[in-house]
Amino acid sequence: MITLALSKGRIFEDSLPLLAAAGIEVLDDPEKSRKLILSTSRPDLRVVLVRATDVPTYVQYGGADLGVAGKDVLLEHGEQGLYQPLDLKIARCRMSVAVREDFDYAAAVRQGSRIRVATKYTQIARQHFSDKGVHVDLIKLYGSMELAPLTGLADAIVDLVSTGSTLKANHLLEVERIMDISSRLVVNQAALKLQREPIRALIDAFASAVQP
Ligand code: PRT
Ligand code: MG
Repeated sequence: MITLALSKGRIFEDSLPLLAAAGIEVLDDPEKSRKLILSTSRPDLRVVLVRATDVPTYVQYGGADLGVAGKDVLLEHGEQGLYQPLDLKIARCRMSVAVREDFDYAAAVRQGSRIRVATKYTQIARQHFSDKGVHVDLIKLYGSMELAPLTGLADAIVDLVSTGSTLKANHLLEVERIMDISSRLVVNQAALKLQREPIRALIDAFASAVQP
């Protein structure tokens, strides 16, 4: 049995066409059922539904043989021990720095001020500001980063942006793009050795279905 870890929502939705191209249909709809283990049209392949941030953990420790996870999640989790054979180019967005419309970010950087940055992505943010030589105090949050600059908790946030409408609705400005983000196929190293042929075949099928 091969176990594929997916998270509900955009990663599950965007993975369906890739699975379909590999001739695989998921037999349950996670929005309608409460099942966490879903059967597929292939008797030797099942899908497990986990939190997006738990996908690397499942794959690393063999709770799943493969998984789909955002580059953001992989960078925060740490990529050691995870084989990443494919950029699936789904769930695309970017990691950016945003500030309140009335905060002069460029001036703060120029003057070498300490900037208070709220984020869920502390590893990515730490690396980014250290590369730029900008002094920051990082404040770890678990949700709704957009609120932090509005309440005075922070000067800036580091968050994912896709359409930009969340920033706009909260009067925040995107002042720096840190990196483009998309979801990757991750594979457990031991599974790749033990089930080499079926896993290789799956990777190849996904690879030929990736949209440029
Ligand atoms: O939602 P939950 O707390 O269960 O977990 P999660 O947020 O980790 O999962 P999910 O499904 O929301 O995101 C899974 C992956 O999708 C992320 O790890 C990213 O790689 C990718 N992705 C792509 C995004 C977005 N686009 C995105 N827009 N993840 C989050 N967002 C959020 C963003 O954080 C911000 O709050 O959407 C808001 C901005 O969207 P726009 O369109 O208004 O700019
Ligand atoms: Mg989310």
